[in-house]
Amino acid sequence: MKIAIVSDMHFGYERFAEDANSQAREALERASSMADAMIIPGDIFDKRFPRPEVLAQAFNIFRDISRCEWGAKVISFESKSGKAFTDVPVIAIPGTHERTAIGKENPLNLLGLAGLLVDASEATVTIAKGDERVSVFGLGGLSEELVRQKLAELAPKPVPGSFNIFMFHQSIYELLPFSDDFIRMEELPKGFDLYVDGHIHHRLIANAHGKKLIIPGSTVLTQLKDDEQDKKGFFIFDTQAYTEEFVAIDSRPFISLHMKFDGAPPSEIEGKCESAIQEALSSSSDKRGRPPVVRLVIEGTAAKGLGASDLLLNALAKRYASKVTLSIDTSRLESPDIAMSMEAVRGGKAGSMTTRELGMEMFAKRLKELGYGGKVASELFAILSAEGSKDKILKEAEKLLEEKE
Ligand SMILES: [Mn+2]
Repeated sequence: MKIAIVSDMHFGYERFAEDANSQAREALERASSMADAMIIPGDIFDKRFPRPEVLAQAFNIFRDISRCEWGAKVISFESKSGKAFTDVPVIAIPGTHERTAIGKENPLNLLGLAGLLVDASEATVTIAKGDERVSVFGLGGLSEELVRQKLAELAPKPVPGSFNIFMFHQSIYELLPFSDDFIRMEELPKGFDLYVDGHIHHRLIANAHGKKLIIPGSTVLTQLKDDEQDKKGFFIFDTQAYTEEFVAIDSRPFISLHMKFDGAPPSEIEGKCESAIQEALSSSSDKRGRPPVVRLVIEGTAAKGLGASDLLLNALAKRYASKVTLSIDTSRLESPDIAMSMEAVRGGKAGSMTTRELGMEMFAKRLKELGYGGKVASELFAILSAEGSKDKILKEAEKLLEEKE
């Protein structure tokens, strides 16, 4: 059987609402024309209470694909609470974005109630094509602390005689080692032939209990992370050959660039950013003529006038607004003047002067060179000599300098 795996469409995602809709349509329509069945591991919608026009976008597409000629059909549904209202082999679970506190009802479940797909939350759905059986156990997205408890309670088991898929929507520690709360691969239920996970927005193929774990990634750009630069799309998995094929859709081009500076004046930062934008524009193309999304991460140190860099970059973003969707991150850019002076004050070795006097003198001299008056020096000195984290102190110091500029 050929199973399409499409995930995280995020209908109603505000930043790129039209992309979310058109790219979901392309993925769902193409996937339905290529596969016998389709599984969707969560986050069809971006919000738990989508606006009616967003619900309409999804309902229109799912109505269309539910009328396709599918190679397989649903032959059994086992669950303590849910029900299947169609035999159309489009099987989905709610993701973390759709989860509601009020019982089972959520926007994904509405598509199930309308008979446009089968909501497989905490259910085993079996589909058939000829003699072949595929069973999908679904576990909707849960907060991390509930996953283990839920898995222990449900104890999902493979169905004898079927090709068994465990479909879920969680972060996995081995793939995203950011929190100890994330479940480990070994905690996934054993005995399934294939594991399919949503939630993670870039595509990945890993291994769980010696079997494939497939993450198709989202169909729309959301997090602007470096690993979202690949084309978006979906997988077609062949249960007989145990192989998967990635099918790219026409997703909007995204380019993420990291630029490092060492004591650069604002004009240099602006100039290099502008060249980078022009290069990104000339190297990217979109069939639908949409401007690419370009993210510039600016790191390192700027010469005096950090505020001036921000102003120039804002102007740059405005100039290119019609050609590119720009996201500029300057949070990793530092001003060396502040950092150096701070080291002098906090770690300086005293000669005939006390550390405080020495620091103060160096500091006032340096600030004067940079065009700040003596009053700023004493105020800034007070901020820099206070107890607290380096980050917090630097922020306060920057704020003061911006006010006095
Ligand atoms: Mn998602």
